[in-house]
Amino acid sequence: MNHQEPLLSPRVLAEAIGVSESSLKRWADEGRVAVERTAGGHRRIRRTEAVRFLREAGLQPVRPDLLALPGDAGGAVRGGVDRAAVPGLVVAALREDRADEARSLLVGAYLDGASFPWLCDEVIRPAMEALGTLWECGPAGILIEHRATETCGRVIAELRLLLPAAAPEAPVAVGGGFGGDIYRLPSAMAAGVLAEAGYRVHDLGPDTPVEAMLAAIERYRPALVWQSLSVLPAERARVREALGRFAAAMEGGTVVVGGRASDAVKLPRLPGVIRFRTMGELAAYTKGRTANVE
Ligand code: B12
Repeated sequence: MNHQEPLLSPRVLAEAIGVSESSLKRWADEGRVAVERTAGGHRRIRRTEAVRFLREAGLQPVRPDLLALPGDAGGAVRGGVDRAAVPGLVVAALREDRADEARSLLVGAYLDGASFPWLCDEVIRPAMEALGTLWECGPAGILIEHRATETCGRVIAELRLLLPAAAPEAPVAVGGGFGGDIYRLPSAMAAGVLAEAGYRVHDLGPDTPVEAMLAAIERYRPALVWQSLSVLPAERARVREALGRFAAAMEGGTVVVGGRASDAVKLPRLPGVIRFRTMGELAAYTKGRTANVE
């Protein structure tokens, strides 16, 4: 939940969008923008609500700097976002270690209306793939790979701050990377997709032991558990067995498995254990399962 998120006055949001304050107040009265009232009765708009409204209305802010966005997302939007060029620009920025530019491009594209799963599947994943052989070139290549992972991880965290918070009674999703799997981006992405869909999300991160996942299932009573598999344990059957244990512990929820290595795993034949290959597929599955998504 974004308890600390910035609140914008109608005047500031109107100036950011480039419309009059009275237009903005009218949109608020029509229910197009949700407003809250301060103790003194003044209207305030959450940043997540402002972002949702901009994306939905297809509005390009003229003063994005007023929206208190992460990075210099404003810079990217102000210049206009050419969606088709984003993947190429991001990979170039990551390859040349221009982290701020990569962040601006990704957050800017989101503000412009690009979907979070698209950014994961069609921008970050291919960018990381393109950098995937640099480690063979020695320390400088390994440096770029580490920096790119750090930058993308940061962007995913920043984008999550722009997603609406889940309702207190929303279903819970819990997940992580399988024990022994060090890759951190896929699980963070799944957490973002599920948060955007309205789940209350607990990402246990990479390399989460099976017993810790079971403890999380007992503690949080999730409706959905995700597991990301980028590398397989020496004994593949361990994965299958663990997935069966998760499904049994959940008593009726869904266990979603994905990741580069997941195709090599034979899933237990249990209802509710499913495999998806992309964040887009995961997002499609969540449609209609929480209050956030029509
Ligand atoms: C970043 C990276 C690292 C980082 C990891 C940092 C970290 N903590 O995350 C570091 C530098 C540590 C690293 C180390 C190594 N790496 Co590495 N690494 C990569 C790289 C470049 C990107 C991985 C990544 O994050 N991709 C972005 C994610 C989001 O993409 P994704 O995993 O494909 O996930 C997508 C889908 O699969 C799906 N998905 C994934 N999980 C889930 C879950 C659910 C529920 C759903 C629905 C969907 C889903 O959605 C995602 C978005 O589309 C890849 C290149 C590549 N081709 O991916 C190599 C790569 C994986 N690494 C490789 C190698 C060889 C290694 C090392 C052995 C190298 C070495 N000698 O040091 C070590 C071993 C590490 C280990 N212990 O396993 C090889 C693996 C080859 C193979 N066939 O197994 C690759 C393919 C590079 C290459 N081309 O050679 N690596």
